[in-house]
Amino acid sequence: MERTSNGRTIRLVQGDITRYPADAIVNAANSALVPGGGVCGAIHRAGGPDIARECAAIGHCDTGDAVATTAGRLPARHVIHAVAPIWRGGTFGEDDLLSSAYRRSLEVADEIGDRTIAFPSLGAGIYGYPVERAAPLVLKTIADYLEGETGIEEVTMVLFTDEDRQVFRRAMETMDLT
Ligand code: AR6
Repeated sequence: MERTSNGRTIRLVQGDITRYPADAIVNAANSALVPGGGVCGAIHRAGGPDIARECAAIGHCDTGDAVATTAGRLPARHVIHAVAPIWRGGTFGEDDLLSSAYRRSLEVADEIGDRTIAFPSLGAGIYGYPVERAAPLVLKTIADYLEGETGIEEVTMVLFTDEDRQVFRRAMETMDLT
């Protein structure tokens, strides 16, 4: 399923992001930028040790922020490491921080000239963000960004499970995009 916003595409697919052919793929990272589990573990395993070496040289990324490295053996040009908030019930600024992690990833992609970018559902695994709450917020954040000045042509949400893809599909159906 896909929608266009300002002539640019937002697409939903189900699959493994490490195999997705985009200029940049986004990693659901931690602030220490060390390899962990979930999609982060999969990206470091598939991409090889260069990514972790570059992460170690950068050293830190605030929650809600994002940094870029090369992509090692992955088909992408870059990995953008974004740090989602740890879910603590929803009253600790989690929505703003999640939105910021997506927006900063898109800004970083623009800075390094990437035109296609793929995201996993940041924060919605080990960090516990409810995917039903994330989906409309994430799609609105992406759509708002694409309304502005950007070189990004295509944003894909690569959802790991069909269940998550359905949640995003429903959110996309009800959202107001031009
Ligand atoms: N492709 C796409 N999505 C995936 C894949 C994959 N190969 N594998 C998992 N997902 P998580 P978080 C989905 O836990 O919640 C790590 O240890 C998964 O189903 O990877 O932001 C980091 O180092 C879920 O929907 O990230 C951090 O310490 C989504 O990716 C911490 O976990 C995100 O789940 C970050 O936790």
